[in-house]
Amino acid sequence: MVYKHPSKSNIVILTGAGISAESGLSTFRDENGLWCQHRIEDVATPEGFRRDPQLVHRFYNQRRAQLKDVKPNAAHLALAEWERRWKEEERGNFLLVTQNVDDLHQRAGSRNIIALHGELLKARCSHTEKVMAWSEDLATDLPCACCGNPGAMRPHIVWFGEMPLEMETIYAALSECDMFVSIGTSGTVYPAAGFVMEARRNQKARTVEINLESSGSPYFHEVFEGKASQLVPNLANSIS
Ligand code: BJW
Repeated sequence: MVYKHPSKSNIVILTGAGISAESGLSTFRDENGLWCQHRIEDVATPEGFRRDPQLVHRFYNQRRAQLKDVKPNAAHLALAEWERRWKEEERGNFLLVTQNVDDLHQRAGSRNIIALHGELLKARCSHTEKVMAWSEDLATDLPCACCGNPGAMRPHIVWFGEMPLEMETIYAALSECDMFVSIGTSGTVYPAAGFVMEARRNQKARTVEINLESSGSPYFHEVFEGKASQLVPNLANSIS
């Protein structure tokens, strides 16, 4: 199928853990996913971090270290190439919003990208909120690179109950998008789960889901079931 877009066309892509699964990173809610091995309240809430910062650091240190052993797959690469082509041909805006905290989209070459749940390769000073590039382990006795206080640095991750990042930019892009594509996300965590409804509000957006199994949301015009590494390149190539 070739889908012909109008000469100008704004695209918003939303990705979740499923796009990185074929690179070897665990999803959250699938069988053997991260939430089968860890309690959300312990490792993904500000209260959990206050209660047991060592446990939370261990959880994110392991995941940060794992990034050295994985690489972008065909789905990440296809999105980067789609963005490059869209820009080169001056076709419109192309925004990639990822819920993932890995760096695989960035390594694949995506440029206009918002990591709304934060990034493993950044740390934040709990006192000043300053965000810093960070690739090493974090620990409760580590002096903060910003304020100097031991243990003041926390993972730059959006936990439950915290405000996701750059929401204004995302909602502005959704309000004027012509195509919204959701890839590899269960659609259970808000506000990201509501982006497809937001895109539909502007009336003109074509909404597409790619997932191993449909999330069941009624807001998608089209659902393609299967692996992201096959279906994302297919979709990107089908759009002229
Ligand atoms: C494949 C595949 C392959 C596998 N190919 N596909 C009651 C009602 C509504 C909302 C709330 C509520 N109570 C509380 C809330 C708010 C709460 C929330 O949504 N809770 C729900 C659980 C109900 N949300 C928040 O607190 C957020 N903040 C907030 O709302 O602030 C207020 C606000 C309001 C309005 C506007 C703005 C702000 C913060 C959420 C933070 C989420 N953080 C986490 C963990 C931190 C990051 C980390 O450690 O990595 O982010 S939770 C976890 O879930 C992680 C993910 O980014 C997120 C989404 O998961 P994802 O990516 O969808 O993964 P899975 O595992 O669920 O799904 C994988 C999918 O891939 C599956 O569908 C597979 O089929 C598929 N798949 N292989 C294609 N090869």
